[in-house]
Amino acid sequence: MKLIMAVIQDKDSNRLSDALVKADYRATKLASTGGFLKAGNTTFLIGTEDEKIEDLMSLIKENCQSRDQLVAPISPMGGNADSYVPYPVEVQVGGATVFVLPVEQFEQF
Ligand code: 2BA
Ligand code: 2BA
Repeated sequence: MKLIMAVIQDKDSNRLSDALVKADYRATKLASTGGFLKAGNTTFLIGTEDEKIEDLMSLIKENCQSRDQLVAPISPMGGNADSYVPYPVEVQVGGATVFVLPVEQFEQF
């Protein structure tokens, strides 16, 4: 068994959850925050059998798209001056950042 951890954009999270339910996958959604943009994103935990990983990867790929996002300069006043970027920067936020971890044991009580 494997555990997929997928960080995706909030905009795609409903679409992906619907697709997962439709394809009969079990999942848990966590509200998360990107370390760089400091904006909300969604982390999916999906525990599934090894042979389903490929299908699950295509499903995630189909339902999540990458987008360009402008990082507006934010005044460091009252904040952390170390992370101050004085001009807008465009970054490409990927459709999904996916980690596949081995699962040693799985129980449901
Ligand atoms: P359980 O299977 O006891 O799951 C309870 C919660 O545990 C799930 O909440 C989900 O957050 C998490 N979970 C379970 N299996 C998981 C896995 N393989 N990977 C990641 N997280 C997992 P919900 O998704 O809200 O589901 C509540 C209950 O609804 C489930 O209880 C199950 O009885 C049923 N269910 C879930 N998905 C279903 C589906 N695709 N078709 C039919 N019934 C489903
Ligand atoms: P954020 O950390 O908010 O990053 C958003 C986007 O900003 C990234 O998109 C990347 O294009 C850019 N970026 C991130 N860190 C950067 C840096 N130090 N310098 C320059 N540009 C940077 P993605 O790579 O597609 O990542 C989207 C989100 O996925 C990330 O949001 C983060 O929450 C998560 N993520 C990405 N790689 C990760 C990793 N190796 N471990 C854990 N989470 C990761």
